[in-house]
Amino acid sequence: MTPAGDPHVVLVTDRAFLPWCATAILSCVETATTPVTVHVVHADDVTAADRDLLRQVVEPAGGAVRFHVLDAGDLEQLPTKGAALGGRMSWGRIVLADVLAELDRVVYIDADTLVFDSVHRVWEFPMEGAPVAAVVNVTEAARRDHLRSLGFDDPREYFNAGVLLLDLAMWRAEGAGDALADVARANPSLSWFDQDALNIVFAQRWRPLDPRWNVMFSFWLWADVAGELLGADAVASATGDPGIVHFEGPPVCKPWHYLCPHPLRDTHRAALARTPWARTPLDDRTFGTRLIARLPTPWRLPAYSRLLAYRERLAQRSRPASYR
Ligand SMILES: [Mn+2]
Repeated sequence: MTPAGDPHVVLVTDRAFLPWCATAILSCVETATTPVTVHVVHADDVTAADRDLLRQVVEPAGGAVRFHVLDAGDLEQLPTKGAALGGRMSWGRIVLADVLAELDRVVYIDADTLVFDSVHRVWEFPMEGAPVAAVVNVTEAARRDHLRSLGFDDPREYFNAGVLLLDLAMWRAEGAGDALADVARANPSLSWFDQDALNIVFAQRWRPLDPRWNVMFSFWLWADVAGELLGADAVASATGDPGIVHFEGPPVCKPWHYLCPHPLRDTHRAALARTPWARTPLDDRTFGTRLIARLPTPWRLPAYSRLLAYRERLAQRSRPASYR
């Protein structure tokens, strides 16, 4: 059964992630061929002026926007990813059934995405009684022990949580929000945080979306692994005609990082340039990274890893001995 009406999309952000959130939203509303309602679930550091700027992104492009403040107390006890990756914000996914109490279905997209095709095609995907639809995560061989430790022997059983279609009515009926919070508190060192928790709670109960709805950087970086898990033809057609591109991975994989090597980095930057956050400077554009940018492409990321390790040693040396 497909839902009645026009699509509802939700993103979760704090003030630091607003430029990227606004870029994802702009791309989503502009590519939609049906009117979209965008729900922005935000931390309490987002101001009324910020919300006005987001309205200026959505409304001229033909969408509607609704804001929902996230109660920081709900997330306080959960582990953080660190400031550069949005802190605790991604845990906002686990409270969506409560925050969006008026909705029975929603398309969730990360703030580190760029939309290329009308989101109503995801919204209308037949869930056939599943609480979640998502794309298989491209897990490289070195991380498969982690999946096995969670009970996933086949990496195709583990989804990426950057783009999700959620049956919120079912989440409420089964108390999924509480189950997710319980898993998080019982396993405080889950290495992939809420994505692990979502996979544990919805194990064997999610439906696979076409990979073009969550085209991860790993489709390019590890094309052989992606092909093994998703099929080489599906990966090739996803990168050739993406629905939603997801800039997953460490900070250097984000298009707002000075050294980002992603093939669609400039497309993202061009979209950002059409938002009120156009003047946001790139991350880590420093003397050291400008030197690295002049190296041949294959040398850049290894050189950047060494720069990060060097900075870490400096930081440790400058800390008082008692903090080491
Ligand atoms: Mn992401």
